[in-house]
Amino acid sequence: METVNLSLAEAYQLALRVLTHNGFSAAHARAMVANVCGGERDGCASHGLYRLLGCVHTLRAGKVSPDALPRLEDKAPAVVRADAGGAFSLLALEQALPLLVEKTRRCGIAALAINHCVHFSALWADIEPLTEQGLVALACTPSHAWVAPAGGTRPLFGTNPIAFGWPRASQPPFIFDMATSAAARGEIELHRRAGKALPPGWGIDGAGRPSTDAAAVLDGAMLTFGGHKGSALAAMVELIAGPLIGDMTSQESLEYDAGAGGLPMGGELIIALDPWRFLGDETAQHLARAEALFSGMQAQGARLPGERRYQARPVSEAQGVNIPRALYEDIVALGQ
Ligand code: NDP
Ligand code: PYC
Repeated sequence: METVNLSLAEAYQLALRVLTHNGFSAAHARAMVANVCGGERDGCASHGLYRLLGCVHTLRAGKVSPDALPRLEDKAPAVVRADAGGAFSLLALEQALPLLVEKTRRCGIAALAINHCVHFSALWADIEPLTEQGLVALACTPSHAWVAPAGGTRPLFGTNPIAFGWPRASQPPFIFDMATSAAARGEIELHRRAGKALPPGWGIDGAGRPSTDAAAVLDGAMLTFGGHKGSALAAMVELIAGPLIGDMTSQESLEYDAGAGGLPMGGELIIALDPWRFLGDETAQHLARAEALFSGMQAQGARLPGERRYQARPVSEAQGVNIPRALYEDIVALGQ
């Protein structure tokens, strides 16, 4: 596949031009560009520059506010709520993080509910600022009803990612970030764009038959990872980042979309924990035991989740990123 090489600065300027040209406010555009360029830099193609297509489509379909300002609400000693006002989640997150950190330091555990947001991004980026402050973090969000529950054949759950982060003293954090579907929908869309077959087990067609055809799976249903186990986790995400925080399930999000093809609307739940509040003076001693666990994994040849991203980061910083020419041309066209 023919590719185009962009330095990170060029990628940033291209993305900024596209978003501001289409009417996103400066504050939203800046938060979104940082996110998609961070995804591309870390080798997350499904949540990198490709997302610009979905962001602009969602705006043109009237399904996201380009400029709503987030409203923060101090709900309880350990709960903060950020109402994104129908805009993308990232500005609300950015503005709510300091209060979440303050509450976590005070209470040992605190939660942030981002409500009434459109969500398009990878969750590791949402929790990395927390691990950078020495906190443990968990994040999840529903999406659109694209995924069949284990034992069913019709879409009900979202791709419902869960990210978990653990801070490490002199190394990048331990962060896993995974859809509860066998793969993110963005991955399947990229397979369709590239004309590539899917690995078996990712989805079924409209008649409920296993399929490796990306278009057929996008029209049919995606499958959860790990059968009933991924299905249970997907249901948990629906509950704790839906009804628990007063926001939409994936089914409701898809109904709200009404065929517009916009990105999912709903909420995100982020929980942060402060090891020091649990462990006090014994914090360093117990965090060292976590390091022994990571070493034990690596000693067997296993790689840590997140490792691939942290290895890709300096390479992209030095050499730029390569994106398919067709994607580059689609993005450039959005800015004209
Ligand atoms: P992957 O299946 O590619 O990866 C999931 C996790 O497993 C990552 O942390 C990855 O680390 C790790 N991993 C992958 N391979 C290995 C391995 N061999 N050994 C150890 N760890 C490994 O991601 P998904 O397709 O499930 O999700 C991709 C992205 O899509 C996520 O960032 C997610 O947040 C995003 N997403 C967002 C949604 C939204 O609604 N906003 C919905 C669904 C997904 P590494 O990154 O280092 O490879
Ligand atoms: O890839 O499943 C996905 C996704 C949904 C919303 C953002 N990304």
